[in-house]
Amino acid sequence: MRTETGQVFTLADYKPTDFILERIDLTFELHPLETKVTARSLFHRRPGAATDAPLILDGDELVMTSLLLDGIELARDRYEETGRHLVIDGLPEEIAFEITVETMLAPANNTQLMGLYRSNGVYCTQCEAEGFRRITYAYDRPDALGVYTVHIIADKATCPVMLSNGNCIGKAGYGEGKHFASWFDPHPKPSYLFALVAGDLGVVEDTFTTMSGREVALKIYVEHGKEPRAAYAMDALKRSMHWDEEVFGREYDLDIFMIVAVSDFNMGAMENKGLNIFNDKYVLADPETATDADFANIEAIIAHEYFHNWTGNRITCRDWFQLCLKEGLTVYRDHEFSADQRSRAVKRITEVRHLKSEQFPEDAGPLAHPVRPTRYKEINNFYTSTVYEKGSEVTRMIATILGRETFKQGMDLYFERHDGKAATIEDFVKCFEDVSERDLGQFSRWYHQAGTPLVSVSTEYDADQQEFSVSLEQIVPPTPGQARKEPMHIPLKFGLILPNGNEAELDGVTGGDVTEDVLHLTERSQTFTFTNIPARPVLSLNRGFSAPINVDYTLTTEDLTQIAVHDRDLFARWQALNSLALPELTGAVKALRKGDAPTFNPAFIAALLAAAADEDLEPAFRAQALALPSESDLAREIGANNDPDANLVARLSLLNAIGLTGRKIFANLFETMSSSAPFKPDAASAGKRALRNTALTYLSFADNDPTLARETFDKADNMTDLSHALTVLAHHYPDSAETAEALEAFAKRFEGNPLVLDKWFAIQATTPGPDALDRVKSLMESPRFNAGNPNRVRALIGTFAFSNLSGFARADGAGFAFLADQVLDIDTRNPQLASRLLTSMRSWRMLEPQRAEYAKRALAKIDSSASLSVDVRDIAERMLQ
Ligand code: 0A1
Ligand code: ZN
Repeated sequence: MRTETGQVFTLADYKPTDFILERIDLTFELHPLETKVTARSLFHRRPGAATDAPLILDGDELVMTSLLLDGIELARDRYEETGRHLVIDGLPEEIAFEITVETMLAPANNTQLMGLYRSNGVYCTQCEAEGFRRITYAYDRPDALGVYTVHIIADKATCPVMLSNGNCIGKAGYGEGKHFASWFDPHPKPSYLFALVAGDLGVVEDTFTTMSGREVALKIYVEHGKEPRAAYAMDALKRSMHWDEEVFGREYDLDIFMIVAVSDFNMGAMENKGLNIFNDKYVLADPETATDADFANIEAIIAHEYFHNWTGNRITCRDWFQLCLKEGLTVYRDHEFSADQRSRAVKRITEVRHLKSEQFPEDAGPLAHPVRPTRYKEINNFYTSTVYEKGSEVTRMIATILGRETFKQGMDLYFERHDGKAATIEDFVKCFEDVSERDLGQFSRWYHQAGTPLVSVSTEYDADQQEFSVSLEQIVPPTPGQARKEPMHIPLKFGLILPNGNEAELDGVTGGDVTEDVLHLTERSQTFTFTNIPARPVLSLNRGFSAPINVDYTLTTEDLTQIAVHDRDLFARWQALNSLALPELTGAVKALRKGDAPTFNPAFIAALLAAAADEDLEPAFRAQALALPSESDLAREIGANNDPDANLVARLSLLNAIGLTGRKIFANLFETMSSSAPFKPDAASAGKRALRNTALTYLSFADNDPTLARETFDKADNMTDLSHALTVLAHHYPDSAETAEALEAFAKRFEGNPLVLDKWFAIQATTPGPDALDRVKSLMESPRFNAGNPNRVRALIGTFAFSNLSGFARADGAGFAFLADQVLDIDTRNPQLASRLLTSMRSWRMLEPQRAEYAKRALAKIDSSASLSVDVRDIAERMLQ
């Protein structure tokens, strides 16, 4: 494990390498404990580099057994191994030279899952961000692009499948029960995109004919017996390939595209050139074992990794500070893909829910950082929702500001100008400036200033002048290292809704720039005045969530209801319902904390039930409308001095009130939304299931009876309905016999299916209340728990810490103390997993003082531990700052 050295990497220190890597030849002789890696790399000195500059290669926990220069062993005084680097002196000034490094690895002992490791007997690699240096000494940085040839030698019996990037150029026997395969990737690439897989795997095959008529072989490798569960992923892959051609004009560039599903993986998936490696959770699906959410995630992640082939691989990042160049852009591309495959409005609602529940808290807490950070201690800690999701929103805003056509021209220019290169955010933005002839300097602050802007809004209608004024004021809150912010360019989609429900025609405007339906807020405060507005309109602002901001705009219930019923933007209708719900919840929390019973505004409940029963609205939208703001949304709204128990009870009380008032509507929806047709994972069918399951939740509240949930559980013919019914039982009737039986039946039925058992753990980990911690602890003792598998750890401990606010942030601090112990233990095996779990405490300062004190103690305990990984040390330090 790498431990803290105090080293900070800064963008300002970026320097190109002194040598240029041309090609690299890798030979792997695979063995669980003694894998020999021979890396032959051809370098030449960069023109202009100092003639005496040494070659400095990166390494991490390597055992080097031989080092050659042009085939001859290097004398001991010509090189130095510093622990992190191999430094070689006296290299030629002008001619190219070859360095051969031989290292010995023990993949079976690699529990960090970075570099070469074993997952369920399969050899696989993970090199992003800095895993390649755990395989051999190398320029392990994204601006060092080389052409790779890879030879793999392994046992025929245990490794019939041997894969690497590019195309297979040879395969043959190698004596003594072994065989070898050679792979060549013609596209120069950085080391983080290198991949190798070897093992005994089944395969699903298909083909795709590209827009220029080339046939590409498609292969998805999975554990034997799981092949049928890869069919949906294959379908999603073909749709992604087609979409990228249609929408972005991007064609695939090798003869073969492979995906391998492994069961031990730190993240979701990885875009290695031509050989994507996936957490099997994002490949395997069938109706019996996967929920609609699983199907949607698989579609999105398959697309995401495939889209990286252009945004990430063909054009990569100059350095890791530019991570959002590939990630923000690729998330934007996968969001657009899913929006085209499904309902755009519903997709947008789910994106915004996710952004608000993950990225907004990050931006409001001690881990806040700009989309393009300028310093880091551990890059693994920057694969964040700020870089990914806020990065995507920034790309979306460029499209909003420039318009669809100009945005497309900018993307085309980006692909043309930077293909085959390592680029920066400045390069990216410049392409849009060049095609639009606009200065995006102020806009670029979105990349550099952290924190969620708060826009305060007030409006005034002058009936005599028929003028409507909108006054806006923006504040970007201070964040760690950035006390003062400059005003941002905030593009706000908007509309003015007249009392008759129609949209006002926009005639003239003063006070700022308005282009079609976008109002451009660029000053700290600005008043836009619209002329010729015949009656007092309601302002619908930030339609489609065109900017990732918080809005402070107090509308009356009548005005919000006007938006909720009439807005032509479905997203805005959902947003209005959400804005109506929040004060109901905060009011209930206030009442509860004073010892009073909460009461709710019947007008809100009526508006919600009207949406629920409105057959003109698609079922998926209605289900979203009925899904109240989460406990974490509520905590964010309250801001400081949060009591998670009161938040939980407030939310449950509102669910109960809605359930009772809308009992008939829900009973009707539960019936009408059911289907006897065979399961289909498409968005429309999923929407019906979502609405029916939402109805089940409300009914079970209204009736305070587990019977209907239990019946649904018994009859369910798909995982969406089955797991929802089990969730209702486990969360609302945790002590009932029905629940105990259902949990046991579920576990028995899916004993051999780890991904489904993860759901079983997650459902129990989110049962709210003070017993949750004991439940989690006893589940850890269960033989079904497996501390070595990241998915299982995340399902139980991660779900508990991130998604069970009342259980985790228990008043006596026991939840925090538990997490601290888990983080310290996991850190000894898998620092990335440990540091991610620790980020569950990122909002600790928002808690009431007693809980916050316990949280601080748990963080301090971690921070005072002598042997921490760089990953965990970095997070613990930042959280305590
Ligand atoms: N580039 C991947 C994410 C990723 C990052 C680091 C990893 O290391 C364990 C793995 C995957 C993506 O955006 O999908
Ligand atoms: Zn990505």
